[in-house]
Amino acid sequence: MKQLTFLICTLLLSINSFASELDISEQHIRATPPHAKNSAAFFTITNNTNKNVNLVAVQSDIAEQIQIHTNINEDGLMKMRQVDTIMIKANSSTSLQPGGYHVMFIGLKNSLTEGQSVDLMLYFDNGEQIKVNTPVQKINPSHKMSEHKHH
Ligand SMILES: [Cu+2]
Repeated sequence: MKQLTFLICTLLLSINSFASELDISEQHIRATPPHAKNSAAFFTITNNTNKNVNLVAVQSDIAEQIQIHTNINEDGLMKMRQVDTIMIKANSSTSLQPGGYHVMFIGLKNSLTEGQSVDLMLYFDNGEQIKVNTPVQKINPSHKMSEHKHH
């Protein structure tokens, strides 16, 4: 009986170690008017590990270029800046949201219509790659995201 208990414990432990290290939730990408060239995607990344993890790249075939951006306040103006990575601290979550971090799509091949969804591949510096099916949603551009310029 003791041996069986030991076995069960070992089994539970090994199942636990298969729990996903990173979880993506609340993912969505902004619907665009016809012929729009840019869009942005947002999601929350939860890091279930004891180490900081960085999002280092996003890949998809919907746009010519995909960058990781943040918004910074420069002399009272919100401006977008490209960043190399977004850190998700150990055992915590980081949210990409309008007015902050976002994934920027530049040179959209097609407009994005509500009801569609697109596959995004997220790459992390711990070697994890996560494919995220991301629904297209209308996001009110309260701060005129669509007018952001890229250099
Ligand atoms: Cu941007």
